[in-house]
Amino acid sequence: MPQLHAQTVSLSRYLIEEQRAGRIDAELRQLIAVVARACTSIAIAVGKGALGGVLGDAGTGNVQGEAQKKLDVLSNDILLEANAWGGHLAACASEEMDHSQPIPDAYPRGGFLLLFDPLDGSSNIDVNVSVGTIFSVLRCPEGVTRPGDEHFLQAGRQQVAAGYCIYGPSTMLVLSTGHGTHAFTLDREQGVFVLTQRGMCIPGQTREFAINVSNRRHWEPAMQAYVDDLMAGSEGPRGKDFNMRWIASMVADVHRILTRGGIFIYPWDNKDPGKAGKLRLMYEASPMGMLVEQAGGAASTGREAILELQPQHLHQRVPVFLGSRQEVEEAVAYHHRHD
Ligand code: AHM
Ligand code: MG
Repeated sequence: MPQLHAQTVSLSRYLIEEQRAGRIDAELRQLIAVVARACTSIAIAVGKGALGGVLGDAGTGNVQGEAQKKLDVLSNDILLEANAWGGHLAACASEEMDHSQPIPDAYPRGGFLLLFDPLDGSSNIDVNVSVGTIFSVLRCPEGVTRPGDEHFLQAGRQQVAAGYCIYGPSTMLVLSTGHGTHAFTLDREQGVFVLTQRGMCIPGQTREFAINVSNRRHWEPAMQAYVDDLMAGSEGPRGKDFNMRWIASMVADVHRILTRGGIFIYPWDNKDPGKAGKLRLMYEASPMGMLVEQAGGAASTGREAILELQPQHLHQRVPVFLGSRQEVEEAVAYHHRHD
């Protein structure tokens, strides 16, 4: 088995160095290490595919009425189980559960709240396309011993850490604790995440956008005008040609944007009155917003910064525009012009 090189910075070493530098405390370091371990277990389950008997529907639905895949349920259980007994968490909330869950009374409770989308993009599992786990860490409010849903309702700016793990050709963990966004690749033989990109940086401008354009007829006029102008290319008002990519797996689309730039959009649409878009503020938009901002990009609802939003409820949905800063500003300007 190949050994890790002395210069290799594992996730554990990175976190210990961050703790020594006073940027995170021991409890947050342990929490992130546990989440990373759970993601390694999920990567193994995802990687087995049909051989693990884990593909297909679970036959259940989540709180938003979406059909759950077996791997949605399994990933949720892996994250809950891994985090139950470590003593660093006060409660967990998940896209797949109706309400948050305090850490069982049998275990000590710590000072953090963890939110996760255990397996984002799960409609892609059965066709063997990249999926991922998204997570967000908040502080449990002072003096609260048994947190409920209301204690999770903190603006994205309050996140002390955010990250995702992408289960693709390689498994990667992308993490921010508020001091840049960094990428770690799983060394499968060693079972260790290794720092492979320190300080990810999204170029300010782009010629690539990601959106499910089949929803065009359901969008606001501002959105239709913005995307029409992107599609008009060098002959249109934008004066340049744009390329389009849509994996329908937010983790994979955002990973591309963190790697080479672009804008990712899931706008408001009128397909389902009462829901402001598809993506969830607390499990998807806020953590991805933090990772993108920490990499020099921007994250907006089309009108305001995602990280400034005060959540109204745990499973709230929001329109999402994130990626290359100047392109996000351009999309926001279209909305303001139409308001
Ligand atoms: P999920 O959390 O139920 O998997 O849904 C979120 C996913 C995102 O990963 C992706 O960006 C989006 O749904 C794709 O939606 P659509 O199928 O409308 O293109
Ligand atoms: Mg999701």
